[in-house]
Amino acid sequence: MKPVQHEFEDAKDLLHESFGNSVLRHLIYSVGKDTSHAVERDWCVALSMAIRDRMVEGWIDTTRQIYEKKQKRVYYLSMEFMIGRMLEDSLTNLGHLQEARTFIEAQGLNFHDVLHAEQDAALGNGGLGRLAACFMDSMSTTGVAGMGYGIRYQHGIFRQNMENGWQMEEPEDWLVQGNAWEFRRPEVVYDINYGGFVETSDDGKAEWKPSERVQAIAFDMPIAGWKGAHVNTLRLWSARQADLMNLKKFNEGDFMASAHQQILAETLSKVLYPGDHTPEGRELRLKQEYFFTAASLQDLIRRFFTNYDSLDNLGDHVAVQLNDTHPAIAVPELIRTLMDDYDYSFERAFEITRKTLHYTNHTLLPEALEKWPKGLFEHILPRHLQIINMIDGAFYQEALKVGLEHNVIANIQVIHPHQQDWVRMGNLAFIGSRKVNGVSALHTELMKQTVFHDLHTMFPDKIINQTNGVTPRRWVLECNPGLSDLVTEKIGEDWIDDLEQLKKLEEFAEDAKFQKRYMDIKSDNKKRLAEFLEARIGITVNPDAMFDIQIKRIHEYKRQLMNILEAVALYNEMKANPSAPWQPRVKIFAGKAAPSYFLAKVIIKLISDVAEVVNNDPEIGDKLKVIFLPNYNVSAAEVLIPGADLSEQISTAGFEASGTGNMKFALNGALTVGTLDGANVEMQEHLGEDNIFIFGMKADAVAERQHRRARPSEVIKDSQRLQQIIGQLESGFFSDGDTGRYRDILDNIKNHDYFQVVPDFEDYWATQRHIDEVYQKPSEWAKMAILNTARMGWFSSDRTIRGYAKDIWKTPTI
Ligand code: 26Q
Repeated sequence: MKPVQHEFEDAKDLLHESFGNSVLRHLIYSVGKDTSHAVERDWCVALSMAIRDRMVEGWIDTTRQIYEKKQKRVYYLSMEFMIGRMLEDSLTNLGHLQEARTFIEAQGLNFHDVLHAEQDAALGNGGLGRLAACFMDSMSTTGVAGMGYGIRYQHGIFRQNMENGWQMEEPEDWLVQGNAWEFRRPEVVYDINYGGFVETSDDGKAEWKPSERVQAIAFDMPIAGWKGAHVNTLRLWSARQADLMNLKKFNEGDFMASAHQQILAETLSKVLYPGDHTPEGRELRLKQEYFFTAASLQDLIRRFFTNYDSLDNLGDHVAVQLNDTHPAIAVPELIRTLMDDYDYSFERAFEITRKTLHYTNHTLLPEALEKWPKGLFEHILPRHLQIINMIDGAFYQEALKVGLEHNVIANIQVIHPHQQDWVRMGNLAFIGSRKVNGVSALHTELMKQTVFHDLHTMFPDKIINQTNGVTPRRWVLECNPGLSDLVTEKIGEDWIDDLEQLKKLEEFAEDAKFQKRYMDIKSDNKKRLAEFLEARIGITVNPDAMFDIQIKRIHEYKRQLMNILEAVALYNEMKANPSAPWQPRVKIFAGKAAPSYFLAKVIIKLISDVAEVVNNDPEIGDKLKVIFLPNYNVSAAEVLIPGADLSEQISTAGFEASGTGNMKFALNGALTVGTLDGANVEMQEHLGEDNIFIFGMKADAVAERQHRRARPSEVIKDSQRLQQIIGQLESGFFSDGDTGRYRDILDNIKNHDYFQVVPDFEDYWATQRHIDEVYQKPSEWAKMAILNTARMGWFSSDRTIRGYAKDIWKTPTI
C-alpha cells in the first residue's frame, strides 16, 4: 500500500479541474440536479462544495504541518460562534470570488442571490459570539494552530418577528436544508456523564458513579484564513443518546420510554440560550456548559497523546482560552481527569491546570456573573463539587500566606464559607487560570478595581488587557467592495492582512478628488441600504439624509432609550420650527431583546410607536424617519454598517466592556457619537479628539452618581425637553391614548435611572446638533470619515490575536 501522503498528492491531481467544472460536478453528483432544474439554493450548495474541496487541501496540509512541527496548540472554548454566511467569506479568502461570479453569471443567474441563498449560522447572542468568529478567521490568517470548540445548536438565536411593534420570538432552523460546510465525524465521539454519587475507596481514591450518560459527536468546519494558506478547524459538538436505543425497553415494547430518553439526550444541543447579560441559572444550561467543555477536553487530551506521552507538561504544548465563564467548568474537569484518570495528586493536577487555562472576561454587570446554586451543582456534577472544595481549601492556604484576612478570602473563594449557597464561576475561572484578560483598556482597569479587586491584589500579574478587534476580511473587504477597491487602488492590497497600512490614506484626507470618490462610495452604500430597507420593511428613505444607526442587543445599559428620546425631542423641535434648515436624518435601530427581558421589549415597542407617529406626519416628511429593522443578524450588519454616516455607541460609561460594532462602523467611514466607554476610549486615542464625537459622563462620574443614588428629578426639573417628552409618554401621545404602556420606562427614568439617561441627555442632544452642523460641511465631514478609515487599522482582530499569541498563549504567528 502507498503511504498516505502520496495518496493525498494523487487526490490533489484529481481536483485540478477548473473551478467551474468542480461546481458543475457538485451540482450534478452532490446536489443531484441538472442545470436546467437547479435553483439558487442548489447553486449555492454546489459552489460551497466546490470551494470546500479547495479548502480541504490546505486543511490537510495545515494539520500535517502542526503535527510535524509539534506547534503549540490553542483551543478556544466558546458557547457561542456568531458566524453568519460562509460562502462569500470562503470564496474571498481563497481568491475565487471573481471566478465564481463570472461562472454563475454565465449560467444566467444573479450572483448576489446565489450567495444569499445561504442561511446565517447564528450560534450566538451578540458581541461575544461574533468575537469568537472574528478570532477564528484571524487565527487562520496569522498561522496560529487554533481550534474552536463549541456546540452545534440545532436552533441558533431566535428569529425576531414584529407583531404590532412588539418582539415575537420564532424558532430558527438553520440546519433544515443541510449545512454544506460541516463534516460529520462519527468516529469522534465521547461519553459525557452526569449525576450519581462519588465512592471513595480505602486508599482514598475517588470514583464517580454517574447516573446519566450522553454522547458528544463531532462536526467539523474548515476555517480558511486570508489567501487560504492556513486552514483551522471549528469543531462543534452534537448530543445523542449514549446507547443507541435503550434495548431492554425497546425489546419490552416500550418504544415511547426508549424514544423519550433519546429526546432528553438530544436536548443538550437543541437550542442556544437567548440571554446575553441576564444568565438564567437553569439546569439545562449547566449541563450544556459541561457537555461541550468535557467533550473538548477529552478531545484535546486524546490529540495530545498522539505527540507526547505524559501530561506533566500539558501547559507547554497546549493553551486553552475560556470565552467568559461559560466553559469555566473546565477548571474542575481538567483536575478531575488528571486525578481520576491519570493518577495525579490534587496538588499536581491543580498546578498543571493553572498552567494550561486562560480566561477572558466580557462583562462587569453584577447580574451577568454566572453563579450556580450549590445544590443543583452537586446534583449534576457531584465529583466537581468535591474538587471545587479542594480548590477552595488549597486557595485558602495560599491567600493566608500572602497575608489576606479570613473575611477577604471568603469573598474570593469559589464558594463563600459562611454563605454556602452559590458556586461562583468568575472566581473559579480566575483562580484556575494562568492569565485573565479584559477586552479593552478601560474594562481591564475596572476589572482590577471592582469585580476582581481582591483577586488582583493577590495575583497582581494575572490580569492583562487584550483589546478586541474585528476581521477586515468580512468587515471591509467583503461587506464594502467599493471602499476596498478604492483603497487597494491607492495603497495596494497589503492592508487586507496588515490593516495598519490604512495609515497611508491619511495623505488623501483633504484631497478633494479623493474625498469625492470616497463619499460617492458611501452614497452607493446608502442607496444599497435604502433598497434593502424598502424590500424588508417597505419604508422609503431619502439616501441624501444622514443615516444614523444603532444596532446591537437591546439593553438598558446600551441606552437605545436615550437615542429614541432624542428622536422625540428632535421631532418636537421640528414641529415647533418647521421652516428651520433642519438636517434630514434617518434613525435606524435594530437588535434583539432577551425573551424574558420585559423592559427591553417595551423599549422596542416605544421605538416602533415613535416611528409610527413620526413617519406618518406630513409636516415632517423626509426631515426625520425612524426605523426599527426586525431580526438583526450578521448578514444585516453587512449591509447596514457600510451605509452608515453616524454610529451610535452611547452606553453608560463603565458598562460596555469593549464593543466591536463601534470598530466596524469607524473602519467603514461612519463617524461615532459615543461615550468614553469600552473601546471607544482607545478609538478616540487612535482617531484623535477631532474625529469622534464624545459626550457624557465618564465612568468615575457615573459610579459616583450611582453610589449616592442621585435623583433624576433634579435634572428633569431643569430640562424643558425632557419634561415635554415625559408628558407625551404619560399622556399616550405615542400610544393611541394608552397611558399605561410605558409605565416601567417612566418609573425608571423619573425615579431611579440607574443607567443615567437623564443626566447625559442634554449633552447628547447638544452633541447631536453639533453633528448636524458638521454634516452640512461636506468636505469637513469627508475628511473626518477618511481619517476614521485611515486610523482604525489597529483594531484588526489580527492584531488582537497576535497579542494573545505573544502575551498569553506563547505561540508563534506568521
Ligand atoms: C450566561 C449564562 C446563561 C445564559 C446566557 C449567558 C450569557 C450569554 C451571552 C452571558 C453573556 C453573554 C454575552 C455577552 C457579550 O456578548 N458580551 C460582549 O462581549 C463583546 C466581546 O468582548 C464586547 O465587545 C461587549 O462589550 C460585551 O457586551
